[in-house]
Amino acid sequence: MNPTATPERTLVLVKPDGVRRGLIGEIISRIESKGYSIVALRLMQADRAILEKHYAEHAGKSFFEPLIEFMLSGPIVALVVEGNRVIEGFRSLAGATDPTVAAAGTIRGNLARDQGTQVVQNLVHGSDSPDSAKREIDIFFAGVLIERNK
Ligand code: IDP
Ligand code: MG
Repeated sequence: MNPTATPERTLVLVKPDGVRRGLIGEIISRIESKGYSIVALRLMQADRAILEKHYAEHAGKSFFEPLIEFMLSGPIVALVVEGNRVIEGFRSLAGATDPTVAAAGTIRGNLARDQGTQVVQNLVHGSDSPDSAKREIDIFFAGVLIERNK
């Protein structure tokens, strides 16, 4: 098999705004309709320790504490999604970070908007590189996800 066809995995989070607004199904539906596979899924209340680890790259930024508070404000859904080029592909489905300018047709472009809050509430998280994906999957699914046999 062509090595470029090796499926990747990414970590997706439905953030508390997505769960509150009843959009878990809509978001999962877009992932599945695109043809990606869900290989793990967990509805959970995150704690501060897990979120500070997950968002470590943003520590010290002005929106860091509001981001942690927002992510603590209700349950989230964590998913591991698999498919060829899924890291890039899910970020395309999600759209730009700022929902006001996220392209129409994307999750953020269609379903989110500026709420006037200190932190941008944009429904979903998706890993941005293979290294981040591995790190983030380990944070949310340590010990529960069976390694692919490759
Ligand atoms: P991403 O989620 O599109 O990868 P990141 O830059 O990794 O965006 O930021 C993580 C999250 O922090 C964003 O999804 C958003 O909720 C929030 N955020 C990012 N930049 C800003 C900002 O400039 N102001 C307020 N919130 C922000
Ligand atoms: Mg990011």
